[in-house]
Amino acid sequence: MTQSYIGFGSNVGDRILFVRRAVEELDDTAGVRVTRVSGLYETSPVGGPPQRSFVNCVASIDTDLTPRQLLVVCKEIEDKLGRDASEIRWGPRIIDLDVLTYGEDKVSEPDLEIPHPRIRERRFVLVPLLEIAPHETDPWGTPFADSLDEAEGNVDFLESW
Ligand code: PH2
Ligand code: MG
Ligand code: MG
Repeated sequence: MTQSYIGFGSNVGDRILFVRRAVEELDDTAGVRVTRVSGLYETSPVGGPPQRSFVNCVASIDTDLTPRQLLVVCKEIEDKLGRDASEIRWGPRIIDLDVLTYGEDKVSEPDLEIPHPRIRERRFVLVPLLEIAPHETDPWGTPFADSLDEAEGNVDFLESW
C-alpha cells in the first residue's frame, strides 16, 4: 500500500461538480481509497491562453496500484467525465487529474514524472496540498511549504469537501 497525492482541476462547465465527481470516481476505483480531500479553491489560471479561473483540490489516497496504473486510472476518469483529448496544452479542460507524488518514489519517464515537476511553482497545488498535509516533504526531504512564497497564482477558498 502506497500513499499518494492526486491533484484535480476544472475550468469548463460546472467546475465544482466535475471536481467532486472525479474525486468520487477515484474513490470508487478498485485498489484506491481516498483518505483526505482538501477544500475546493477558485484559482487564477497559470500558463496557457487567457481562460476562465479553475476550481482545484488535492486528495490523499492509499493505493495498491503502481504509478503507471494510477496514471491510467486518472486518464480513464478524465475520459469518463468527457474530457476533450484534442485540447491545447495548459488550456481549458473540464477535468484534469495529476499524480503529484507516489510514496517516496521518483519516476522519470516521457509521459510520467513523479513527483509532478511543477508542484512547487503552483499555488493552486501547494495551498490545497498543505491544507491536508502541512508538513509534507518531497522524496528528498524538502518541505513543500518552503515554496509557498515564490509560487505563482492566486487561490481563494471556495467550500469544504
Ligand atoms: N492546470 C493547468 C494549467 N494551469 N491553472 C490553475 N489555476 N489550475 C489548474 O488546474 C491548471 C492551471 C494544466 O493542467
Ligand atoms: Mg495539470
Ligand atoms: Mg494532467
